[in-house]
Amino acid sequence: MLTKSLKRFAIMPLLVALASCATAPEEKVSLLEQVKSNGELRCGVSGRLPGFSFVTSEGAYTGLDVDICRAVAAAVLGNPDDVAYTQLTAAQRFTALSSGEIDMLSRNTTQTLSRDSAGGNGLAFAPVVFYDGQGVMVRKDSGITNLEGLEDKTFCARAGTTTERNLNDVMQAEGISYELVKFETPDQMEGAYLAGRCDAATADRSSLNSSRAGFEAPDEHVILDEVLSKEPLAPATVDGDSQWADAVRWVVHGLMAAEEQGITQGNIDDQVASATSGENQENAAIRRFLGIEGDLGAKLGLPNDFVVQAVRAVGNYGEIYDRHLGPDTPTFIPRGLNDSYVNGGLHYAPPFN
Ligand SMILES: N[C@@H](CCC(=O)N[C@@H](CS)C(=O)NCC(=O)O)C(=O)O
Repeated sequence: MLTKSLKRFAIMPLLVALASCATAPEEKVSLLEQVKSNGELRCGVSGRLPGFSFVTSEGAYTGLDVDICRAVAAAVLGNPDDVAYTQLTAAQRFTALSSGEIDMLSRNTTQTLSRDSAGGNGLAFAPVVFYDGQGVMVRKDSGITNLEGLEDKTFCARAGTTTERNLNDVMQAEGISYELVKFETPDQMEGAYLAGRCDAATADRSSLNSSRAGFEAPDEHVILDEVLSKEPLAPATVDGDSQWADAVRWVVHGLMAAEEQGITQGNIDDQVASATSGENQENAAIRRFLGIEGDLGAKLGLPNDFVVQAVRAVGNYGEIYDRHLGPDTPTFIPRGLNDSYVNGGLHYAPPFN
Protein backbone atom coordinates (compact mmCIF):
# COMPACT_ATOMS: atom_id res chain seq x y z
CA MET A 1 0.00 0.00 0.00
CA LEU A 2 2.73 2.41 1.12
CA THR A 3 5.06 1.51 -1.76
CA LYS A 4 2.23 1.98 -4.23
CA SER A 5 1.48 5.55 -3.15
CA LEU A 6 5.22 6.34 -2.97
CA LYS A 7 5.59 5.15 -6.53
CA ARG A 8 2.74 7.38 -7.54
CA PHE A 9 4.46 10.38 -5.93
CA ALA A 10 7.73 9.52 -7.62
CA ILE A 11 6.05 9.64 -10.97
CA MET A 12 4.35 13.02 -10.36
CA PRO A 13 7.33 15.34 -11.01
CA LEU A 14 8.02 13.48 -14.23
CA LEU A 15 4.44 14.04 -15.41
CA VAL A 16 4.59 17.71 -14.44
CA ALA A 17 7.87 18.10 -16.33
CA LEU A 18 6.43 16.41 -19.40
CA ALA A 19 3.32 18.55 -19.31
CA SER A 20 5.34 21.75 -19.07
CA CYS A 21 7.51 20.66 -22.01
CA ALA A 22 4.47 20.21 -24.24
CA THR A 23 4.00 23.24 -26.50
CA ALA A 24 1.05 25.44 -25.62
CA PRO A 25 -1.78 25.12 -28.16
CA GLU A 26 -1.38 27.77 -30.84
CA GLU A 27 -3.84 30.61 -30.36
CA LYS A 28 -6.10 30.80 -33.39
CA VAL A 29 -6.44 34.20 -34.99
CA SER A 30 -10.10 35.00 -35.62
CA LEU A 31 -11.17 35.38 -39.23
CA LEU A 32 -12.32 38.84 -38.18
CA GLU A 33 -8.68 39.89 -37.83
CA GLN A 34 -7.73 38.11 -41.04
CA VAL A 35 -10.49 39.82 -43.02
CA LYS A 36 -9.34 43.16 -41.63
CA SER A 37 -5.71 42.56 -42.51
CA ASN A 38 -6.60 41.22 -45.98
CA GLY A 39 -8.77 44.31 -46.55
CA GLU A 40 -11.24 42.03 -48.29
CA LEU A 41 -14.15 39.75 -47.40
CA ARG A 42 -14.23 36.44 -49.29
CA CYS A 43 -17.91 35.61 -49.67
CA GLY A 44 -19.28 32.40 -51.16
CA VAL A 45 -22.51 32.82 -53.15
CA SER A 46 -24.51 30.92 -55.75
CA GLY A 47 -24.37 33.55 -58.49
CA ARG A 48 -27.13 31.75 -60.39
CA LEU A 49 -30.19 32.69 -58.45
CA PRO A 50 -31.79 36.00 -59.51
CA GLY A 51 -33.04 37.94 -56.48
CA PHE A 52 -30.54 36.22 -54.15
CA SER A 53 -27.19 36.19 -55.92
CA PHE A 54 -26.76 36.72 -59.59
CA VAL A 55 -24.08 38.00 -61.93
CA THR A 56 -25.35 40.64 -64.37
CA SER A 57 -24.18 40.80 -68.00
CA GLU A 58 -21.76 43.53 -66.84
CA GLY A 59 -20.26 41.07 -64.36
CA ALA A 60 -21.71 42.73 -61.24
CA TYR A 61 -22.98 40.63 -58.35
CA THR A 62 -26.47 41.49 -57.15
CA GLY A 63 -29.19 40.09 -54.87
CA LEU A 64 -30.22 39.75 -51.24
CA ASP A 65 -27.43 37.28 -50.42
CA VAL A 66 -24.91 39.57 -52.13
CA ASP A 67 -26.11 42.55 -50.09
CA ILE A 68 -25.50 40.58 -46.90
CA CYS A 69 -21.85 40.17 -48.00
CA ARG A 70 -21.73 43.89 -48.82
CA ALA A 71 -23.21 44.85 -45.45
CA VAL A 72 -20.59 42.78 -43.61
CA ALA A 73 -17.79 44.28 -45.70
CA ALA A 74 -19.10 47.79 -44.98
CA ALA A 75 -19.35 47.09 -41.24
CA VAL A 76 -15.93 45.43 -40.94
CA LEU A 77 -13.91 47.26 -43.59
CA GLY A 78 -15.86 50.47 -44.19
CA ASN A 79 -16.45 49.66 -47.86
CA PRO A 80 -19.20 47.43 -49.33
CA ASP A 81 -17.14 46.90 -52.47
CA ASP A 82 -14.33 45.14 -50.61
CA VAL A 83 -15.79 41.72 -51.34
CA ALA A 84 -14.28 38.91 -53.39
CA TYR A 85 -17.10 36.61 -54.52
CA THR A 86 -16.77 32.91 -55.18
CA GLN A 87 -19.55 31.12 -57.02
CA LEU A 88 -20.27 27.80 -55.38
CA THR A 89 -22.56 24.93 -56.25
CA ALA A 90 -24.64 23.31 -53.53
CA ALA A 91 -22.12 20.46 -53.33
CA GLN A 92 -19.06 22.74 -53.05
CA ARG A 93 -20.31 25.25 -50.49
CA PHE A 94 -19.44 23.59 -47.16
CA THR A 95 -15.96 22.48 -48.17
CA ALA A 96 -15.23 26.01 -49.35
CA LEU A 97 -15.94 27.21 -45.80
CA SER A 98 -14.14 24.47 -43.90
CA SER A 99 -11.05 24.62 -46.13
CA GLY A 100 -10.78 28.39 -45.53
CA GLU A 101 -11.33 29.26 -49.19
CA ILE A 102 -14.07 31.71 -48.14
CA ASP A 103 -14.72 33.71 -44.96
CA MET A 104 -18.49 33.43 -45.06
CA LEU A 105 -21.19 31.68 -47.03
CA SER A 106 -24.17 33.71 -48.19
CA ARG A 107 -25.85 31.26 -50.50
CA ASN A 108 -29.49 30.28 -50.01
CA THR A 109 -28.42 27.71 -47.45
CA THR A 110 -30.93 26.08 -45.13
CA GLN A 111 -30.05 25.93 -41.46
CA THR A 112 -30.40 22.33 -40.28
CA LEU A 113 -29.16 20.42 -37.24
CA SER A 114 -26.77 18.32 -39.31
CA ARG A 115 -25.17 21.31 -40.94
CA ASP A 116 -24.87 23.20 -37.65
CA SER A 117 -23.42 20.44 -35.49
CA ALA A 118 -19.79 19.47 -35.02
CA GLY A 119 -20.73 15.91 -35.99
CA GLY A 120 -22.16 17.26 -39.25
CA ASN A 121 -20.88 20.10 -41.43
CA GLY A 122 -19.66 22.16 -38.45
CA LEU A 123 -21.12 25.50 -39.48
CA ALA A 124 -22.08 28.50 -37.36
CA PHE A 125 -25.30 30.01 -38.70
CA ALA A 126 -26.03 33.72 -38.69
CA PRO A 127 -29.68 34.84 -38.33
CA VAL A 128 -32.11 33.65 -40.98
CA VAL A 129 -32.27 36.16 -43.84
CA PHE A 130 -35.08 34.46 -45.77
CA TYR A 131 -37.75 32.08 -44.49
CA ASP A 132 -38.35 29.73 -47.38
CA GLY A 133 -40.01 26.37 -47.95
CA GLN A 134 -39.69 23.66 -50.55
CA GLY A 135 -42.13 23.88 -53.43
CA VAL A 136 -43.11 22.02 -56.57
CA MET A 137 -43.44 23.52 -60.04
CA VAL A 138 -45.41 21.92 -62.86
CA ARG A 139 -46.47 22.88 -66.36
CA LYS A 140 -49.85 24.55 -66.25
CA ASP A 141 -51.19 22.43 -69.13
CA SER A 142 -50.46 19.26 -67.13
CA GLY A 143 -53.60 20.01 -65.12
CA ILE A 144 -51.74 18.94 -61.95
CA THR A 145 -52.85 21.01 -58.96
CA ASN A 146 -51.51 19.10 -55.95
CA LEU A 147 -49.05 16.43 -54.82
CA GLU A 148 -51.58 13.63 -55.27
CA GLY A 149 -51.71 14.50 -58.93
CA LEU A 150 -48.02 13.59 -59.09
CA GLU A 151 -48.52 9.90 -58.20
CA ASP A 152 -46.04 7.78 -60.22
CA LYS A 153 -44.70 10.90 -61.92
CA THR A 154 -41.07 12.04 -62.21
CA PHE A 155 -39.50 14.86 -60.20
CA CYS A 156 -36.33 16.78 -61.10
CA ALA A 157 -34.25 17.96 -58.12
CA ARG A 158 -30.79 19.31 -57.33
CA ALA A 159 -28.16 16.99 -55.87
CA GLY A 160 -26.47 18.02 -52.59
CA THR A 161 -29.47 19.98 -51.30
CA THR A 162 -32.08 19.47 -48.58
CA THR A 163 -34.62 18.85 -51.34
CA GLU A 164 -34.31 15.11 -51.87
CA ARG A 165 -34.86 14.10 -48.25
CA ASN A 166 -37.78 16.49 -47.80
CA LEU A 167 -39.53 15.13 -50.87
CA ASN A 168 -38.97 11.59 -49.70
CA ASP A 169 -40.28 12.39 -46.17
CA VAL A 170 -43.45 14.02 -47.45
CA MET A 171 -44.22 11.50 -50.20
CA GLN A 172 -43.62 8.58 -47.86
CA ALA A 173 -45.92 10.10 -45.24
CA GLU A 174 -48.61 10.70 -47.87
CA GLY A 175 -48.08 7.25 -49.44
CA ILE A 176 -47.44 8.70 -52.91
CA SER A 177 -44.92 6.88 -55.11
CA TYR A 178 -42.75 8.88 -57.48
CA GLU A 179 -39.47 8.84 -59.38
CA LEU A 180 -36.57 11.22 -58.86
CA VAL A 181 -33.93 12.44 -61.29
CA LYS A 182 -31.07 14.47 -59.77
CA PHE A 183 -28.91 17.13 -61.39
CA GLU A 184 -25.65 18.80 -60.42
CA THR A 185 -26.42 22.28 -61.71
CA PRO A 186 -29.58 24.39 -61.82
CA ASP A 187 -29.16 24.82 -65.58
CA GLN A 188 -29.19 21.06 -66.09
CA MET A 189 -32.27 20.73 -63.92
CA GLU A 190 -34.14 23.56 -65.64
CA GLY A 191 -33.18 22.21 -69.07
CA ALA A 192 -34.48 18.76 -68.18
CA TYR A 193 -37.72 20.15 -66.76
CA LEU A 194 -38.34 22.37 -69.77
CA ALA A 195 -37.54 19.48 -72.13
CA GLY A 196 -40.23 17.42 -70.40
CA ARG A 197 -37.87 14.89 -68.83
CA CYS A 198 -39.74 15.29 -65.58
CA ASP A 199 -43.29 16.19 -64.71
CA ALA A 200 -42.34 18.44 -61.81
CA ALA A 201 -39.33 20.40 -60.57
CA THR A 202 -38.85 20.62 -56.83
CA ALA A 203 -36.61 23.09 -54.98
CA ASP A 204 -36.88 25.98 -52.53
CA ARG A 205 -39.88 28.10 -53.57
CA SER A 206 -37.56 31.11 -53.91
CA SER A 207 -35.44 29.13 -56.31
CA LEU A 208 -38.40 27.93 -58.40
CA ASN A 209 -39.65 31.50 -58.49
CA SER A 210 -36.27 32.74 -59.81
CA SER A 211 -36.10 29.96 -62.41
CA ARG A 212 -39.60 30.62 -63.62
CA ALA A 213 -38.92 34.36 -63.95
CA GLY A 214 -36.15 33.47 -66.42
CA PHE A 215 -38.30 31.14 -68.59
CA GLU A 216 -39.48 32.28 -72.02
CA ALA A 217 -43.10 31.78 -70.96
CA PRO A 218 -43.24 32.02 -67.14
CA ASP A 219 -47.06 31.97 -67.20
CA GLU A 220 -47.03 28.42 -68.53
CA HIS A 221 -45.72 27.13 -65.20
CA VAL A 222 -47.29 27.08 -61.77
CA ILE A 223 -45.83 26.61 -58.31
CA LEU A 224 -48.23 24.43 -56.31
CA ASP A 225 -49.64 25.82 -53.07
CA GLU A 226 -48.25 22.93 -51.03
CA VAL A 227 -45.10 23.74 -49.06
CA LEU A 228 -43.09 20.59 -48.32
CA SER A 229 -40.65 21.82 -45.72
CA LYS A 230 -39.19 24.64 -43.68
CA GLU A 231 -36.13 26.14 -45.38
CA PRO A 232 -34.77 28.90 -43.16
CA LEU A 233 -31.96 30.33 -45.30
CA ALA A 234 -29.09 31.83 -43.36
CA PRO A 235 -25.51 32.97 -43.92
CA ALA A 236 -22.90 30.79 -42.25
CA THR A 237 -19.34 30.89 -41.00
CA VAL A 238 -17.09 28.08 -39.85
CA ASP A 239 -17.70 26.67 -36.36
CA GLY A 240 -15.23 27.44 -33.55
CA ASP A 241 -14.58 31.11 -34.37
CA SER A 242 -17.18 32.82 -32.24
CA GLN A 243 -15.68 36.29 -32.66
CA TRP A 244 -16.17 36.17 -36.40
CA ALA A 245 -19.56 34.47 -36.13
CA ASP A 246 -20.73 37.13 -33.66
CA ALA A 247 -19.60 39.96 -35.94
CA VAL A 248 -21.50 38.54 -38.93
CA ARG A 249 -24.54 37.74 -36.76
CA TRP A 250 -24.82 41.27 -35.35
CA VAL A 251 -24.42 42.92 -38.73
CA VAL A 252 -27.48 40.95 -39.88
CA HIS A 253 -29.34 41.82 -36.67
CA GLY A 254 -28.37 45.47 -37.26
CA LEU A 255 -30.03 45.48 -40.70
CA MET A 256 -33.22 44.13 -39.16
CA ALA A 257 -33.11 46.39 -36.10
CA ALA A 258 -32.71 49.40 -38.42
CA GLU A 259 -35.90 48.43 -40.25
CA GLU A 260 -37.73 48.03 -36.93
CA GLN A 261 -36.81 51.64 -36.07
CA GLY A 262 -37.47 53.17 -39.49
CA ILE A 263 -33.76 53.87 -40.05
CA THR A 264 -33.07 53.78 -43.79
CA GLN A 265 -30.29 54.37 -46.29
CA GLY A 266 -32.01 57.65 -47.16
CA ASN A 267 -32.30 58.99 -43.61
CA ILE A 268 -29.24 57.46 -41.92
CA ASP A 269 -27.18 60.66 -42.02
CA ASP A 270 -30.07 62.69 -40.59
CA GLN A 271 -30.54 60.02 -37.90
CA VAL A 272 -26.87 60.31 -36.93
CA ALA A 273 -27.07 64.13 -36.88
CA SER A 274 -30.24 64.05 -34.79
CA ALA A 275 -28.74 61.61 -32.26
CA THR A 276 -25.46 63.56 -32.11
CA SER A 277 -26.74 67.08 -31.53
CA GLY A 278 -30.40 67.27 -32.50
CA GLU A 279 -33.76 65.99 -31.35
CA ASN A 280 -32.43 62.56 -30.38
CA GLN A 281 -29.33 63.68 -28.50
CA GLU A 282 -30.93 62.54 -25.21
CA ASN A 283 -32.07 59.20 -26.67
CA ALA A 284 -29.48 56.80 -25.23
CA ALA A 285 -30.88 53.72 -26.99
CA ILE A 286 -30.62 55.21 -30.47
CA ARG A 287 -27.24 56.78 -29.66
CA ARG A 288 -25.92 53.35 -28.65
CA PHE A 289 -27.41 51.70 -31.74
CA LEU A 290 -25.76 54.25 -34.03
CA GLY A 291 -22.46 54.03 -32.14
CA ILE A 292 -22.51 57.63 -30.93
CA GLU A 293 -22.17 56.54 -27.33
CA GLY A 294 -21.12 53.30 -25.65
CA ASP A 295 -18.91 50.59 -27.13
CA LEU A 296 -21.24 48.01 -28.67
CA GLY A 297 -19.21 47.80 -31.88
CA ALA A 298 -15.92 47.62 -30.02
CA LYS A 299 -17.22 44.68 -28.00
CA LEU A 300 -17.52 42.78 -31.28
CA GLY A 301 -14.16 44.01 -32.58
CA LEU A 302 -15.97 46.32 -35.02
CA PRO A 303 -16.18 50.11 -35.34
CA ASN A 304 -18.84 51.48 -32.95
CA ASP A 305 -20.84 52.78 -35.91
CA PHE A 306 -20.82 49.43 -37.75
CA VAL A 307 -24.59 49.45 -38.24
CA VAL A 308 -24.44 52.96 -39.70
CA GLN A 309 -21.77 51.78 -42.14
CA ALA A 310 -23.88 48.79 -43.19
CA VAL A 311 -27.16 50.70 -43.58
CA ARG A 312 -25.46 53.57 -45.44
CA ALA A 313 -24.06 51.00 -47.87
CA VAL A 314 -27.04 48.73 -48.53
CA GLY A 315 -30.07 50.03 -46.59
CA ASN A 316 -31.98 48.21 -43.88
CA TYR A 317 -33.26 44.63 -44.33
CA GLY A 318 -36.61 45.77 -45.73
CA GLU A 319 -34.91 47.98 -48.31
CA ILE A 320 -32.62 45.13 -49.35
CA TYR A 321 -35.65 42.84 -49.66
CA ASP A 322 -37.60 45.34 -51.77
CA ARG A 323 -34.66 46.01 -54.05
CA HIS A 324 -34.32 42.33 -54.97
CA LEU A 325 -37.62 40.63 -54.19
CA GLY A 326 -40.09 43.50 -53.97
CA PRO A 327 -43.20 44.12 -56.14
CA ASP A 328 -41.20 46.05 -58.76
CA THR A 329 -38.79 43.18 -59.44
CA PRO A 330 -39.19 40.21 -61.80
CA THR A 331 -38.50 37.95 -58.82
CA PHE A 332 -41.28 39.38 -56.62
CA ILE A 333 -42.09 37.32 -53.52
CA PRO A 334 -44.61 38.80 -51.05
CA ARG A 335 -42.88 39.43 -47.74
CA GLY A 336 -45.09 37.15 -45.66
CA LEU A 337 -42.94 35.50 -42.97
CA ASN A 338 -40.04 37.66 -44.13
CA ASP A 339 -41.57 40.83 -42.79
CA SER A 340 -40.33 42.44 -39.61
CA TYR A 341 -42.13 41.33 -36.44
CA VAL A 342 -43.48 44.89 -36.18
CA ASN A 343 -45.57 44.04 -39.26
CA GLY A 344 -46.41 40.49 -38.20
CA GLY A 345 -43.41 38.73 -39.77
CA LEU A 346 -40.65 36.62 -38.22
CA HIS A 347 -37.63 38.93 -38.42
CA TYR A 348 -36.81 40.18 -34.94
CA ALA A 349 -33.49 41.57 -33.75
CA PRO A 350 -32.39 41.02 -30.14
CA PRO A 351 -31.65 44.17 -28.10
CA PHE A 352 -28.59 46.25 -28.93
CA ASN A 353 -27.58 46.51 -25.29
N1 LIG B 1 -31.81 25.67 -49.38
C1 LIG B 1 -31.45 24.36 -49.88
C2 LIG B 1 -31.27 24.36 -51.41
C3 LIG B 1 -30.11 25.21 -51.84
C4 LIG B 1 -29.76 25.10 -53.33
O1 LIG B 1 -28.60 24.91 -53.69
N2 LIG B 1 -30.74 25.26 -54.21
C5 LIG B 1 -30.49 25.16 -55.63
C6 LIG B 1 -31.77 25.00 -56.30
S1 LIG B 1 -32.65 23.65 -55.56
C7 LIG B 1 -29.74 26.38 -56.09
O2 LIG B 1 -29.55 27.30 -55.35
N3 LIG B 1 -29.26 26.46 -57.26
C8 LIG B 1 -28.44 27.54 -57.67
C9 LIG B 1 -26.98 27.16 -57.64
O3 LIG B 1 -26.63 26.00 -57.40
O4 LIG B 1 -26.14 28.03 -57.84
C10 LIG B 1 -30.19 23.88 -49.21
O5 LIG B 1 -29.57 24.63 -48.46
O6 LIG B 1 -29.81 22.72 -49.45
